[in-house]
Amino acid sequence: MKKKVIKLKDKIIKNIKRVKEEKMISNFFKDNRLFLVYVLVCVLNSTLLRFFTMPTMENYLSFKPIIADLAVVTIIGSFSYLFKGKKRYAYLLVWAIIFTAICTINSAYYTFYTSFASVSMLSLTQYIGEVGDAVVENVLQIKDLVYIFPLIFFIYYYHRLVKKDKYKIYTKEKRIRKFKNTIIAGGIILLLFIVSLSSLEISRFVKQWNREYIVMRFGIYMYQGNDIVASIQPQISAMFGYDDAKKEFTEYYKDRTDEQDYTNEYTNVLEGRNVIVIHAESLQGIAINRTFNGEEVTPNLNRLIKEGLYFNNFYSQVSVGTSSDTELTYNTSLMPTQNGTAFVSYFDRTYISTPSLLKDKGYYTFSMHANNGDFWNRRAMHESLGYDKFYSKETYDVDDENVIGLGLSDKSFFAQSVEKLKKISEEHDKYYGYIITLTNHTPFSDTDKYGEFSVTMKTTITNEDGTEEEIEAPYLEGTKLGNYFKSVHYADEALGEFFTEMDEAGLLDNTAVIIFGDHDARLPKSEFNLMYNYDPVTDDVKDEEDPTYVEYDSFDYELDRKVPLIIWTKDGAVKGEVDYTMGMYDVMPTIGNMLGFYNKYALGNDIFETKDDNIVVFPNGNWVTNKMYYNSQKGEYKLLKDEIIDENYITENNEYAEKLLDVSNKAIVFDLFNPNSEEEATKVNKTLSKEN
Ligand code: GP9
Ligand code: MN
Repeated sequence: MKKKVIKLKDKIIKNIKRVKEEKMISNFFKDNRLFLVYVLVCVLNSTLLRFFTMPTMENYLSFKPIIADLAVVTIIGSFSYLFKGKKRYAYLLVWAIIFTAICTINSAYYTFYTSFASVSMLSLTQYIGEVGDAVVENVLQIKDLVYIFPLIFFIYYYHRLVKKDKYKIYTKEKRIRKFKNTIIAGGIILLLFIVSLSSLEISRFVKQWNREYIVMRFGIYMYQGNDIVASIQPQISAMFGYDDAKKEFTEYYKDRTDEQDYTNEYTNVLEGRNVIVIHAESLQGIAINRTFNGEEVTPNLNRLIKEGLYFNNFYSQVSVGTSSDTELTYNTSLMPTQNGTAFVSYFDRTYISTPSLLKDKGYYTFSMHANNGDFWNRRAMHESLGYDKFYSKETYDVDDENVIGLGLSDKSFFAQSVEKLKKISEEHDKYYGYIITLTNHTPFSDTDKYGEFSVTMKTTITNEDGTEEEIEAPYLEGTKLGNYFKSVHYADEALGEFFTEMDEAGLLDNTAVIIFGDHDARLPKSEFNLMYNYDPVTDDVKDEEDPTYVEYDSFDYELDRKVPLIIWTKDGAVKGEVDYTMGMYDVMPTIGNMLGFYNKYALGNDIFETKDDNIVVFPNGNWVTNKMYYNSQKGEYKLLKDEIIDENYITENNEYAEKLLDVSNKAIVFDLFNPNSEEEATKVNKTLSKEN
């Protein structure tokens, strides 16, 4: 009996609690109606934008951006509680309008550029014009106006609340309590979001160049906020230290002559020719002249190497900006910047570049790449680099059938580019084109689209009973490196087709073609170890005790990151193999001498002047000469020649590398190639001192 009474009591208490909780929840909703509708409207708009612009399963199922949006909207909205009466609504309305505008503008921008908008672009007046046009062209599309409806609902909802006398007026204490609770709730959501992030997501967020990736994971509001910070930061850092930077810069170049003061056997050998540059994605030196069971990985490149001038000891000098860093260094002989990437953060600086110098010589200059024009901010930066026109994705036919990996397949890209080149050659006397390939891009996993190429090892092994047997061991089949070679084989085939089509169109006759790998394939060291130390019997890496085991250390790995550089002409105007140690920044002075232009501010050298005395500096401070590879982080080195090196050699090269990196960075950050940079810096300083 007693037990029964206790049970009943428990039940009643439970029920009261439940009713209380339910009441609390419903009271919470009643008490914060307007705030909740504001949150709903803003998160809904952001989600709709993502769904409409990137209609993929991954996007539909992704919760992360919703949590991110929720955190941003809640934290910003929490401040509304600090406002009295109707001002609370006004505050929420202003933010709801801002968030809606972000969605509408990005929706229109995406239709035009297949990417998301950046405020840094708005600082370019002529760009405002472009965006303006884009908005006007798209403004009538319903999908861009969709975001306004939730906003209208928010306004309508507020008026309904007022009409029904349900718009709450809180006491001061209540307002402060509500503000505190809401901002704490927003903070907790933000914390949950942050702990869910991977290091890759964080690093991409910091770099801010892969805009679709960021919006898909961080939502449009965080993307736009980060975009504002990333756009302002370079302007702020450029405000301080102009005078010192200018002094250091002038001092560095003081002994350089304004005109080229030498000639050598390559001077002007290519003068007046059209130039086609092939920026070959991830083309690493290890693929060149490599065979699998007698089949060449790169038969076409191997042929071009024999017919042209081949630099076999050539390094790319990229930092976090990978492809774009190579584009910077190749075109300007400057190094990647120490913070951010030049293409994203410093696209509005003045550059002395190969296309701009060739333009002075009457060339029409253009670039071609079948990815989105905003990828790596190329649309803006290629213009700063002096390209008259950038043929990006919008100018190519891309459909499901001709897509491999990241986008349009190289074969289709080249075929469509040849058509454009025919037109260009009809319209222009001399032209210089920079063509960027795409298919051979990590993760090299579209193997079924690369065509047949086997990376097995056919070999003869001796069995225990002494008999010999022919086997085909899997070797690199199924490994990342194996897939990479298959991908390179495809890229080489595409290049071969390009040469055939160009030749058929007569476009190779008075042309020089420059081909280089933009950076290594970024594959792990272990894969290389397997390639060099493969045992076909065990189908594994050889034992280290094995007498044929080849030691493969981190220096060998760095040295293997070389990329090929080829300069080819149909008539064999330049020929031979060059093994001087050389970097991407040496290309501009080297081809400048051949084509008849000169840049006093190049950081690299004409390799036919420095020859064996050249040094390649990497953005992290490491460097390589023909004598040693030096790792500046660890202070360790590997000798590349049987020669004794004295301590000064390292100290001097370290100083050289540091100075070069510093001058390069300052030249870009402080816009030192801009003849008006001093005036602009003085203006900034005056404004600052006035403010103080
Ligand atoms: C993108 C392509 C690749 O358009 O150039 O860039 P990466 O990832 O190599 O820097
Ligand atoms: Mn690349």
